[in-house]
Amino acid sequence: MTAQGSGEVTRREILSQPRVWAEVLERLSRGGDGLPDAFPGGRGLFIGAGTSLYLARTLAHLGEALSGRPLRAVPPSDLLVCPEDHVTGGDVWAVGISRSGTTTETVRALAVMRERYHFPTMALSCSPDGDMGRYAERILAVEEAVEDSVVMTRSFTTMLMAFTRWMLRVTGHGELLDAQRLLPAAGERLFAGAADAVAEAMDRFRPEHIVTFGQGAYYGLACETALKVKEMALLASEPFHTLEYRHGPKSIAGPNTLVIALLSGRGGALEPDVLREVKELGAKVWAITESGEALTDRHADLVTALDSGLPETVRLPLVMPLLQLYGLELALSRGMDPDSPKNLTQVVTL
Ligand code: F1P
Repeated sequence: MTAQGSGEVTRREILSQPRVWAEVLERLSRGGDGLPDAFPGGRGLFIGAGTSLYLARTLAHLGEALSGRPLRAVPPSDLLVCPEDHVTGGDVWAVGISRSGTTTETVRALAVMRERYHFPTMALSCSPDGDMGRYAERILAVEEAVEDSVVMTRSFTTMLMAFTRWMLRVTGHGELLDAQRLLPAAGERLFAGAADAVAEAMDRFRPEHIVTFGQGAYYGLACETALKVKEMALLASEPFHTLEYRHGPKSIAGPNTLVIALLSGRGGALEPDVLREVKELGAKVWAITESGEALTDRHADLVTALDSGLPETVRLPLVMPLLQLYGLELALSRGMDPDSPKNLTQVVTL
């Protein structure tokens, strides 16, 4: 029996990620992903709401980098309010992304793609039985990642991993597919030190306002990190492309601001320079990076190096568990119950 208000349901699902990743990779390598053997023609629309929109942003960026094909993340609401703006030129395909497969806006948006415009459609979900599947020609379901929690944790990283695997397959990146097989073991190693890293962040930082940074594919992860903190700990949080913070938002940075920077390690000193600037404004900085050698205490108050040894395209899921645990501990420290987040339901049905 799980103690009421302990966040143990959410914690258990966060900690299960390496095992779930391994189970899904093993099943997909044995039985296939059930998706087409090539990207459909034209522009791809990756459709998701809430956490699933941030998953869509991450996947669209990754997919465009891998394939050179035009891919765009779109909230389902836009395809209900102004669909014409997204389908100009006609050669479009669509992926509905939804943990539940029943989010009303997402179901309706995929129905518009399929029934009004007759575009090729597919779905990415933790449940093959949701209404969304009725409007998808193909579905990639990772039922192993289904959750009891309201907030999405392992569903996000497992759907990210599984759909990335399909994109690697159809773009012929065999060496990255091989590297992805090492993700679960890297996750186990990460979890060995995760509790200490989170404990150190809890000890060092007393944020009243959290800002998350990410460039490229990390921007979608920065959006998801900000949402996790908001949903679980009820803390004001905002995501930015790292260098965008200079262009106005930094005006409110100060001693109560915690910047959580998800660093790619690419672009040389461009991102570390922004961290140094926000530290000079009095903000605290927690840098999450693959290897932290380029950072000093002028850039960050705490540096967590993932040291996965994996290529960026396949290691992105590793960034999230630490931050999910941080959001959970922050919530508990503020007297919240992450298993019952305020004002939230597991699915938004209208
Ligand atoms: C999407 C979502 C979640 C949010 C909450 C309500 O659900 O908006 O992102 O955290 O759980 O549902 P889904 O379409 O991915 O099932």
